[in-house]
Formats: sequence, structure tokens, C-alpha cells
Amino acid sequence: MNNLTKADLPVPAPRSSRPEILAEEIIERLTYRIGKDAKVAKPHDWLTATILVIRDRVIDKWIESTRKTYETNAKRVYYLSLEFLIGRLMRDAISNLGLMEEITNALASLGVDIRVIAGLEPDAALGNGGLGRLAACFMESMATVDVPAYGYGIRYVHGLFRQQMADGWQVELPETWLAHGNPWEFERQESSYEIGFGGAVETIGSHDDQPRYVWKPAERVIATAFDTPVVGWRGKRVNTLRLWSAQPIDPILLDAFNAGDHIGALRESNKAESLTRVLYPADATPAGQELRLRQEFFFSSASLQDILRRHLQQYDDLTNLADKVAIQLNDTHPAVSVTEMMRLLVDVHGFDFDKAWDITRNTFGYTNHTLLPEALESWPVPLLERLLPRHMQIVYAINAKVLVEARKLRNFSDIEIRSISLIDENGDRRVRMGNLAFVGSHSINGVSALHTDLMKVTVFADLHKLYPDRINNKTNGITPRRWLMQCNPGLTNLVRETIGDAFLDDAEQLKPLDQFAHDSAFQEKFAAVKRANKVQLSNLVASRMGIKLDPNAMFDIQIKRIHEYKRQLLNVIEAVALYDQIRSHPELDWQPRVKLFAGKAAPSYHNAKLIIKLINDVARVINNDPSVRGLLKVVFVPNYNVSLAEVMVPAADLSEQISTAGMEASGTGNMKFGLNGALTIGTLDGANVEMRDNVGEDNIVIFGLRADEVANLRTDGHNPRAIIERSRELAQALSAIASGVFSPDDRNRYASLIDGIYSHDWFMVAADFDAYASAQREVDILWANPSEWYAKTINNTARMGWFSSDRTIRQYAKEIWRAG
Ligand code: B1H
Repeated sequence: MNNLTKADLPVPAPRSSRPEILAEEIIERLTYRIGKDAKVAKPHDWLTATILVIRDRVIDKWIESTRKTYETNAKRVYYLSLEFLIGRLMRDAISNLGLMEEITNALASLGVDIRVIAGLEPDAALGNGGLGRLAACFMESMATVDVPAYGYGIRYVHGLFRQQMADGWQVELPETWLAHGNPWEFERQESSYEIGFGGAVETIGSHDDQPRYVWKPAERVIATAFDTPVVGWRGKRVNTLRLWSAQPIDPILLDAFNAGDHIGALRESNKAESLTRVLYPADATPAGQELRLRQEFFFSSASLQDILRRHLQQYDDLTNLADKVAIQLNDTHPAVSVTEMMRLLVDVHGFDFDKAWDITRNTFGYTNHTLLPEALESWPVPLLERLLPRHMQIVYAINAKVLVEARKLRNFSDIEIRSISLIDENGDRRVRMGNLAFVGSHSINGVSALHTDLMKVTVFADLHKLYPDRINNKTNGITPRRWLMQCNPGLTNLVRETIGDAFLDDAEQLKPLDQFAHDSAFQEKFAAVKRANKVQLSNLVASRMGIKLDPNAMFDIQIKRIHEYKRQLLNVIEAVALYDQIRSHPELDWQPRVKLFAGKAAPSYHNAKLIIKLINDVARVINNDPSVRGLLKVVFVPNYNVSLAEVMVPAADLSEQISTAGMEASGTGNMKFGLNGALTIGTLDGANVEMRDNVGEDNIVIFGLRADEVANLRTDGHNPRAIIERSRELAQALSAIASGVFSPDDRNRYASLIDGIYSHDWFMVAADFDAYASAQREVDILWANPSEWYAKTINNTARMGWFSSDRTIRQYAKEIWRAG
């Protein structure tokens, strides 16, 4: 080094935000970074050039944030997640930096429409649904509330599949979000780690009383980091999303190549790269394959090695790890981290087992996102033994410690011991990842009040008895930047004009809007904003599907993954029943409705795919029947993703949140709709319960069985056939579907789906049908009275501020991480 010390090194001068300067910079990037003359530049080139200009401003803040964390010895939070469902980044970054007007004008001066290029940015869909989107909202909120945080995940080459419709059936196509390169990411070749698989464990020095173990993997791959900056509101802080990509140790086996085996020469390379090639499209349906476990270990090990390296570089000591590092496990997908941390501390850094266990538990927190038994991860013992032999030993050692404590100190019975064990001995022996994450963490949280209560009495009842102070609740939230300010500028501007800007920095400051709920002038403006958003959605549906919607009709929307427990089936059966009613009672005062659906089904989930087909079949019949007189339309919008949600959410009048009570851990779409002024029709499930508490029971339409009633019916057995026989509307709708009225080309198509309702009705579709249908008629009555309707929906916007993910993150920071 020269005579400058590192601390003296200059930082770049602050950059101008004047549109003229921004325009100059865009031309500069276009010319020298992309190598294009503005005269021939394609819209994609303009997009990249614009992102590069914004990116520089992000980098300035990024470096500042990273320096500050280092200089203040601040605690760092690491959010480990196999999914980050990010969506587009450009508008988010521009808006959080406060440069929307300036960039829009700069582009306009160059003859470029920002909306056109913004629409070209691909959706980063590195996630399935709510769990992945929550991780993305949390990243943005952690930057906003100034928590020094890193997200760790996988840089999938192919994110969630693109959904196409072929004759009403879902077809999956690969998503190629990196096709045009990704200007947001920085490859960090210097941050690379070796990740092992297989092999054996060697014991060293077994003659003394503390033998050491060394894992000698048979296979190794390299994990390389790709960093994406995440900008908080008003550019306060910029954090890092670090995604790992797998690379071979030897990119090509030259000997094999030279011997003429051109394919064999690349075999290792292909195998390594296949590790991070695709996202599992499972979403609360079991994935279960070896490749998935490899992905989980790959990103866990890379992340922990990176965390320990950074910590050692700063503190030169791992004994204070838990004071300076908090690691949050987003569900059990990274749970193998608990054993990898133990291996690194004990085998690599020489800690004794008990000390390492204290450090590990004090460092980790675990968030549970589902109680669905089929979604609780467990891996066969022989698979773990083969792929991660040292980790399997560590599982046994942890298990021994926990079970001895439970038996000796707490007198646990055989049954209780069996339920808390890390090894499931019912049938093939499997390692329970939820139990591993639980015992390896000081905090285990649920994602809504109801879900957390249920955790304590169902899957984790016995572990809760052993460690009663660990389970806590952190009700989910959503970022109001993306889910109000960016997706709904019309409403944002109206609210600013009406109550000022305080809500921009604190969503709970939406409250004063309450006073305008019954103000007819304000109601009119609120309705006009909603109508404009509905026109925008109608245009999208017209251009993508050639279907014309009437923006004066009620837009009734259910968008989320397709799952039996989410009960899209209940919704579409009700549509069929309503169709019957409209035709048999043309004299009644029916309120025009458009029922919109969107969502993807796991490719292996037969019934979910059949439900999509049913929605499309029902839509075709109803939409083409003149006797409906435009009073009902059904539309399934293909390829649901974050960007589509950003158009559909602001356009909703009615939000469908109708899961079987006890099954939706939280839901987050429910919050997005409420914030954007939709009325919710829903069950008392997940966060709907807290939404009711916040908006008041007059401002939400609740129906159906409660979670405890569902549980009782399931244990006592209920008789769906008798229920169906008592409900004429339901019986007729079911028999129409089952007999092929909507599937004349294949009359048996829905026989088994409907038979499931008759024979066991696990998801309580029959049991809840009448309550749901009458709740819908109640909604019609409200809709017929616009001043009442808008009073309620204004109250929803005013009272949803508590569901900001800023609030959620502050609770995590204070109560779990003790950081920020
Ligand atoms: C949620 C998942 C999930 N819970 C397995 N569990 C997956 C499970 O690919 N897999 O194997 C993927 C995802 N996702 C959702 O999390 C809940 O169903 C929602 O109710 C909740 O709002 C969301 C965020 O907490």
C-alpha cells in the first residue's frame, strides 16, 4: 500500500439527481457499457442503461451502510431462505431512492417511456408463493428500519416455471429470467467456498478421551456468491442479498476431452451446475428428492462458512458469535445449518461439543410457516447417512443430549420422548427437520397469532412442554412501499392529499383516513381511484386473453397458489351455484360480478391442476351463456406472478381469503388487498383473525367453521353426504360438475374431485358451503349500497398499517435478534 491508510481512501462524490445529468449518464452507460448508439438502441438496452445509472446511486449507499456496520461493531442478521420471490427491482429502487420523477423526466427527454422499459424487466421469481414473497418483503423492511442484514439463498438459473394454458390445462415452461443478463447482481469470485457431499468420517486421536472427527467428502463443488443490493425506504440503508451459484472444481476434464470423450469431459461440470439450476416448485407439497437436500446443504454450508469468515475477520474469535450474529431459518429448508454450524465449530474450530451447542442455539432462530403434515420436512436416515455422514452423527449426538435431558430432568414419558425425538421411528426412519430446527434455536416463531397457538398444541406440543419459553409469535407483514406506494400511485396520491405524508414513513399513520370513511366527496375520489385500477386490469385481461370486463362490476379476486386447503374449489362451486340462481331467478336484483382467479399449481399436484381446468371449464360455459346477461363472469388469468399481483391487488373490490380454518398459517395476500381498499370475505384462519381485530368486525365478512370446530369434526368424523342432501344449491352445483355439464368432452373429468367432497370432505368444502354462499349474498347487499361499501373499504385501508412488514421486522429485531 502507499502512504494512504485504508481509512483515508476517498469515496465518490455525491451524484446529482437532476434529470439533465441523469439523461447524460444514461447515454454514457448506453454507449460505453452496452456499446450501443442511442439511435439504434433497443428498449432492452435503455432498460439496462437506466438500471446501471440507478445502480451507481445504490452502490454509494451500499458502501456507506457496510462501512457503518463494520465501524460500529453492529450485530448482523442473516436471513437464510431457499426462496426470495422478489419480482421486478427497478421501480422499487427508483422509488425508494426518491428519484421517480427525475428518472421519468430524464427518460422522457430521451424519447423513452419509463413504463415501457419497466415492463421489460423480468420478474425475479426465486420463490413459490407467500414464504418467498415474505422473505423479499423482509429484506426491504430490514433495510428500511436500519437492521444490518444479509439474505442468503440460491441463485436459481430457472425460477418458478411460467404457466401457460393449453385447452384450460396448466402447462409448465421454463422461466429464463437471466436471458438478458442481470444488471443488479455482482459476481464475487473471491467469496467462494468448497461444499462437500458423501464420503466418510475419519476419527483422529481416538486414544485420548476427546477424539476429533474429520469429514472427508467424496464429492466437492464450489459455491460462488452473487450479490444484489436491497434498498430501504428513502435510501436509508442498503443491505445485501447474497445468492449462491454452484460451480465445478474442474470446469472441464481436459484428459477426457483430449481422449475424445467430449461429453464425459463436461460431466462433472454439468453435475455441479445442475445443483442450482432450478427452484423446486413444491410450495407446501412434499419435494422429497435428493437434489433438494443437496440444495439445502449447499446453500447452508456456503452461508455459514461466509458468516464465520466475516465474523473471524472482524473479531478474531467465535466465542462471541451469538452476540454479534443472529441467523434466522426461514422454515426448515435451511435446518441442516444447525448440524453444519456444529460441525464447523467442533471439527474445524476446535470447540467442545457443549460449548458449540450453546453458541449454536443462541445464534439460531427458526420460523415455522406451516403445520400441514405433508409439508413438514423429514429426510430418510440412510440418505443423510450417505450424503452427510458427519451431520448424521451430529444429529444423533444432539438427539442423545435432548432426550437424556427430557427423560432425566423432566421425566418425559415414552410417548413424549418419541414425539420430540429428531428421529421419526414410525415406519422408515427419518430425520425430522422441524424438531432439529426447534432444538437448535433459542426462538421458534409462528407467523400469526392463531398459527402460533396451534403450534403449541399440535406438532410442537411436546417440545413446547420441554422448552416452554421458546415459541413466540411474529405476525407476518407486507412492505407498503411495493404493495401500496408503487403498485397503487393513484391511492397513494389521494391519501397524501387527504391526510398528508406521515404514512409514507409509518404505515400506521394511515389511521386518520378513518375520519373520511363516511365523507361522500372522499368516497367518490376513492371509488374513482379503484375504478381506474379496474380499467387498468381490464386492459391487461383484454390484451392477454381477449376477454372484455366491465369495470362497473364487482371485481371478486382469489389469487394465490392453487391448493385444496385454500379452497379455490369452494369459490368455483359457489360460482356454479350462483349461475344456477341467476338463471332460475332472473327477476332478482343480482349484482354484476367478475370472479377472477390466478395462481400456479405444483406440477405434481393432480387435484390442484384439475381445479385450474375446472375453473376454465366453468368460465367457458358461464361466459358464453347469454341468459347470464353479463351478471357473472369467471376468468382465470394465466401465469400469476409478483408483477401480475401488482396490477390485480389494487383492482380488487372483494378479496377471497377462504382457507379451511387452521390450515393457512398466515396469508399475506389478505393484507395486500385490505391495504388497497378491498373488502375481505374470509374464514377465521391465519392472519384473517388479526385483520378482523384491526379493521373491526363490521368491516370484514367472516364465515364458516372455526379452527377448533374443524379439528373436532375431523376427529369425530363428519357426514358430508348428509350436509349435501340438506343443501339444494350445493347438491345441484356438485351434480352439475360431476355429471359433466362443464366438461362435455369428458364427462367423468371431475367425478373423483367431487367424490372427495361426498366421501370425506377433508377441506370442509361441503361443511362451509352454505355459510359461504350466504356470506356472498351479504356482500351483494353491501355492494348495492356504494356509500356503505366505500365506508368499509376506506376503513380497511386506514386500519391495515399494523400489517406493515416494518412492524414485523422491528419485533423480530427486538425480541429475537436483539439487533438494530
Ligand atoms: C408457506 C410454505 C412452503 N408455508 C414448503 N409453507 C415449500 C412449504 O417448496 N417447499 O417445499 C415451499 C413453501 N409456504 C406459507 O408461508 C404459508 O402457507 C402462508 O400462510 C404464509 O403466509 C407464508 C408466509 O409465512
